[in-house]
Amino acid sequence: MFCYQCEETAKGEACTKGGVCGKSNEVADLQDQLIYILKGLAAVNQKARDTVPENPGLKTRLINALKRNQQAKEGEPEDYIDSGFMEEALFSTVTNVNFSATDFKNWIQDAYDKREQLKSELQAHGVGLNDLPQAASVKPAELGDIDSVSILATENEDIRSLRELLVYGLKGMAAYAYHARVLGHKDKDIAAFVDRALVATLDDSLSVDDLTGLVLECGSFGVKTMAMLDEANTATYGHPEPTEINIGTGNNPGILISGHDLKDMDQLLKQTEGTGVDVYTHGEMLPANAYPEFKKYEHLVGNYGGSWWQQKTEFEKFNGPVLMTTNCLVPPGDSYSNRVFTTAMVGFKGLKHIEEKEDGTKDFSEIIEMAKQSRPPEQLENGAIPAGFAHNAALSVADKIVDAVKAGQISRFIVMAGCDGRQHDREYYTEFAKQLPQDAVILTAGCAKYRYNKLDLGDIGGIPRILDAGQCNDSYSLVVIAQKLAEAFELDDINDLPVSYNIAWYEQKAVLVLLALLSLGVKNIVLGPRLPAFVSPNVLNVLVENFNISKNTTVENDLERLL
Ligand code: FSO
Ligand code: SF4
Repeated sequence: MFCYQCEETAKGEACTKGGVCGKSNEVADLQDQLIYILKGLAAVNQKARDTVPENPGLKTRLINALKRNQQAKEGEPEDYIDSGFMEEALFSTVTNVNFSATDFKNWIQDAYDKREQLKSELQAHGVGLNDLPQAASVKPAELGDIDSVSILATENEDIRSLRELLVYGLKGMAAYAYHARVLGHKDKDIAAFVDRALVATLDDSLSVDDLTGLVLECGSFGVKTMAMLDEANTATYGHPEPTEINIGTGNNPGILISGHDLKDMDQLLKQTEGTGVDVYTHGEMLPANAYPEFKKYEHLVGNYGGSWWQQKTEFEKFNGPVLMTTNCLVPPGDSYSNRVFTTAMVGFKGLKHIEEKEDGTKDFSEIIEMAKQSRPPEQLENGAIPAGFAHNAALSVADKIVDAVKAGQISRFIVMAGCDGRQHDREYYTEFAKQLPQDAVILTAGCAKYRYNKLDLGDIGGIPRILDAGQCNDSYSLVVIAQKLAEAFELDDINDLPVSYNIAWYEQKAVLVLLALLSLGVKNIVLGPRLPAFVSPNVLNVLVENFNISKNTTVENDLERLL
């Protein structure tokens, strides 16, 4: 096992004997094998893409093959590559999504089956496959013996660093693309980029410069993917509205829903209506409370608890069942594991998994029945927290914001987006928020917000000092807001705005968000609480020289340099 893809990696270097996250050696190795075989599948996908334009008959043949195998769940006739599978498989390897060896063995087998089937369709059409990489011919049983499956097989540490940075960005991209896809939004260019970039990580002829270019391109596609997800979410559930979200509890039994999948949220709310069971959000599902389509349900009571890493104590106290729609799942304690349900890519041995039915719906009746037998949640706190300041809401008060800046009432915006984590030193973010001057406004998205979203920081002329745009993918909203502010102030360069970036990262979606910001030319980002272990000193130098990125230091020092 060698894994260093997240911020909590052991000793800030790598997990080599079981993951800090709870991932086993076996699962870590299976994830590496899955990524390797996906690279081979990507090479075959690319081959099909290169060949189809000269071979219209092949396109029809591939579409029919996909339809026959029902591989393209929401397939439109022009789809001839199963990009949905690629996204799901990449997403499954994101930190804290899936801990089940059985699930990874199944994904590996599926990747192999899909790859072989696509190859035989291409061959039947006379397409030569001799130039494909080894990853496109390996069998699942051989994966354990192939050196190049291991991250460490790439000896040059800068090339290794850039390859992994790219793969982690792609994992984040796949997760967001998956959420958009389940709502019927997809983009062939994004899918083609994922394949192209995966194949590039197998290409020994690519230089540090080539790979750096691809990493930045990954950021550009990240912006595109987050925009697509924003469109999918808002077109389906409306634009988030400024909302005071209740953090107390009611007297009914409840279901707690966590993760990022709004479609699961939608189905759960519909199925629980009129049952006497309330619904509460946890972690990254908090922003769902601000969507008009969800706000209309009275039994959506509010948010329970804090960010992902607090789930061990909070799930225990919730008393009712919990539905994990995505990461971050923490290996559950015995006292409540019988109440935790997983769905989609989330998996953990022994936890009940809710599968999607053929018509794309999910049946949550077992969870609802369990809730009916449960005690109401134990109250953790009371009051309300403001949320729902995604781009539509924020821009509806843009004039007010611009006036406040011009009048000197707002001196600076601090983007504090990203993730939370369990380590003690993340209290830095609470302290930083507390010590900001009264005329500074925090723009946030992602679970990083839990380090300060319950502080009473007040408002500036009616504008809350914490503007919460939503989930980590809603960092896109922060980009839109910054771009509109630049227009309002007639600035050509986004870096001339009174906006500073103090970003907390944890897993690979945050890697994509970071690359997205870099691709837009955002400079002077402060990143913490640790720099990624997978960024080599030379790659870090490139990031410093081009973007002046730096690690956070002390609250006092960072306040001084960011204000
Ligand atoms: Fe957090 Fe976990 Fe949203 Fe991540 S709950 S850490 S970046 O999965 O995805 O912000
Ligand atoms: Fe370690 Fe993070 Fe990898 Fe888990 S995901 S094994 S904590 S580096």
